[in-house]
Amino acid sequence: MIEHQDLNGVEVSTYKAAKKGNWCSGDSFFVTRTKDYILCAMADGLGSGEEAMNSSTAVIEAIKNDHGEDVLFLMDKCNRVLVQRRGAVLSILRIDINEQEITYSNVGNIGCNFYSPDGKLDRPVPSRGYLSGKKQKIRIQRIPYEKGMTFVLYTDGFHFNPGYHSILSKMDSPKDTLHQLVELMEDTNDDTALLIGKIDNSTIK
Ligand SMILES: [Mn+2]
Repeated sequence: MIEHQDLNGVEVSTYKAAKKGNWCSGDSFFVTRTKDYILCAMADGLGSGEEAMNSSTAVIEAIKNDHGEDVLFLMDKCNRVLVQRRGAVLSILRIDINEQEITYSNVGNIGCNFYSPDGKLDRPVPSRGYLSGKKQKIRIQRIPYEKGMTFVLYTDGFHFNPGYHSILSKMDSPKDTLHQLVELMEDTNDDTALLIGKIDNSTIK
């Protein structure tokens, strides 16, 4: 399934597909915007199928209900909702428009890259492990905000070919680029979620 959103200055396009033969995907994501911030979250329940979906949707619901809270609060809350469920990996990306600041937090294997307009790649190193309700050290990273920058978030079902860096760093339209990447992507034996976005050059608060 492909979706595009123009969040008043930040364009975000998403793609999601279940592993072949499964009726549901264990990957879930959420994108929203208020006048002050844009929040993107992506979760991948361990394994695949219904239990994986239940975990990742529980995490995403927890974020939806409280998306105005800070990222650390949200990560902790998501960890807590996974008690007695299958674990999940999670990334939350928050773009604060007033502060011109990007906050990113991650536990587990979700890929994330940022590209500044001058071509610089910023690639937060994924934290090991997964959320499971056990106490977890959560790290918050700050990424320099620049107008015209682009970003990508993806679950491990999406195999990131190094050639994609140049496509993403030069992209004009997340919509066109998403279609291009969906064409290029190889079949993997896993659920796949991909989110790409661009902060417009003219984005002001
Ligand atoms: Mn996966």
